Amino acid sequence: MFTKLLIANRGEIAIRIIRACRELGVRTVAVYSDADAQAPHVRAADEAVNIGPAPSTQSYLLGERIIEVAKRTGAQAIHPGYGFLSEREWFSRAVREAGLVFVGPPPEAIAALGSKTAARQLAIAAGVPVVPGTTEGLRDAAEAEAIAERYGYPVLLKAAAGGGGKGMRVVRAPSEMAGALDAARREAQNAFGDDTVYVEKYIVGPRHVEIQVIADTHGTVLSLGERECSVQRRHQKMIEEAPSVAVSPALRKRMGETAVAAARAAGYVNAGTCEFLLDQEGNFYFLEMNTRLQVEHPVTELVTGIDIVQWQIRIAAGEKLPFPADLTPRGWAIECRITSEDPSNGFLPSAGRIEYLHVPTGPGVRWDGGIETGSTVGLHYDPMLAKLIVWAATRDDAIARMHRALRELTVVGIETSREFHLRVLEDEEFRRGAIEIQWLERRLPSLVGAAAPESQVTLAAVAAALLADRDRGMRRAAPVNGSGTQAPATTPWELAARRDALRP
Ligand code: MV4
Repeated sequence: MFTKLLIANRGEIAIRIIRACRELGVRTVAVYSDADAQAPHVRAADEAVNIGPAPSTQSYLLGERIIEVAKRTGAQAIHPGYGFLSEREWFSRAVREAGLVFVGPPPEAIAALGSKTAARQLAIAAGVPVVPGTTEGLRDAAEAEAIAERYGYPVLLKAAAGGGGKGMRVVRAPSEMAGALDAARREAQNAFGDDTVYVEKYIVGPRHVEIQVIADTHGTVLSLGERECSVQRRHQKMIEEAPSVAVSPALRKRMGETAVAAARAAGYVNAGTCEFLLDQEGNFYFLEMNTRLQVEHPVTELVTGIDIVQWQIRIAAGEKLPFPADLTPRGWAIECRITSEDPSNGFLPSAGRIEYLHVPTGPGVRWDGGIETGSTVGLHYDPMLAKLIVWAATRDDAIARMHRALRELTVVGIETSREFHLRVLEDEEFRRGAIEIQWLERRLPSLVGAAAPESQVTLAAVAAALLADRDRGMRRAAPVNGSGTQAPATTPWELAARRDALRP
């Protein structure tokens, strides 16, 4: 095992990786920008090195500088987390060429899966089902129309270099083709410097289901099962769960074997994720493979009992995976991404000082966070501050537990997605599991429009409750799946937050 590892990231994921290192007895080196000098991840590590000004192009994206820091501090390995340098082929290669170990896939695997058309060709060759469509770039609108005629409308134009939905256009009739192709090309050129666009049959109303895979350097490639990630907005996931209500044991086995075949074909090593669309008939189609640790990895950890981050490091150190090929998920896990965004204001990013933070605890609750009371939240980095993750025996129990935990969560000083998550968990369609990739955007107006039950409490009632609460212990709260008892409008934690917010 390594004696020292450098974490080329910040925030909650840097802390998550430091925790894994501690448990493995590996010393840690954090890197930080000027904006993060006081950040919790800096104090959580054994040592920390400043790598430059706040903009990530002058700090967290400076691969060569980070490699120099690793060499200087005696770290033998670099974990990139997610985002930043995590999926850069050149960085994986530069780390290797510096005589260090990249905790992630080899550059060859990143390259094989980086371009969408290349990944599609690789998948097809490996017998992995992909959405019907082409694998080569389009010449012109006439060619696109001829292909669309074969598959039937609607079709989807996609950028070959794409990701995050950029350069994507739905085409519902031949008359729309020329304009859509122009728009997709322009967007792809701007975003990726490559205007190659291809066609796929447009799948209507699918779920986004992904399979976590993990591969060692000894030829073992395993599926750790699926995550349901359909609750997203503008390609930003908000809530993820494991398992998925739409995946039976038989489908899990088939999707798992498919993901393993794709990973093998790419020569994959370490943790990775195969993204699929799952249509209303139960057909699944490979979209792409993410060659990094994902934000939502904790839900898989909670239903499999496997510490994915520890195993990433063990694999990088040459260890062999000891798990059986047929893991059955146990219970249900849900994750809510706590972001510094104002859902009632179009998810406008919110910045400022966190005046007070109370983190939920109790049975089955996990908090993967990168903030504390006194933290300043700026606009330089991703708005995700923390992840609240719960585990329970059933989906209904997990929803009730997450609702309870969110009510304990108190963040004073900035706007967060907390209220939004509470409303989603109370939503009847969500509770039935009737979700697909367009569900959230369709449902959003009614979710953020309705006043939260607790904000209907008038200030006078809050004041009265505060007075009445002073001499009383904790009051009993009804569960969200309400069995007759009326839930009180507020919990003691919520009242405490109001008390703080009202203080001058
Ligand atoms: C699709 C699709 C429907 N049909 N492909 C969006 C980003 C990229 N990863 C692939 N995406 C999609 N590809 C076909 N043929 C719908 C989407 C899509 C989507 C996929 C996963 C998660 C969220 C999404 C939101 C909108 C569209």
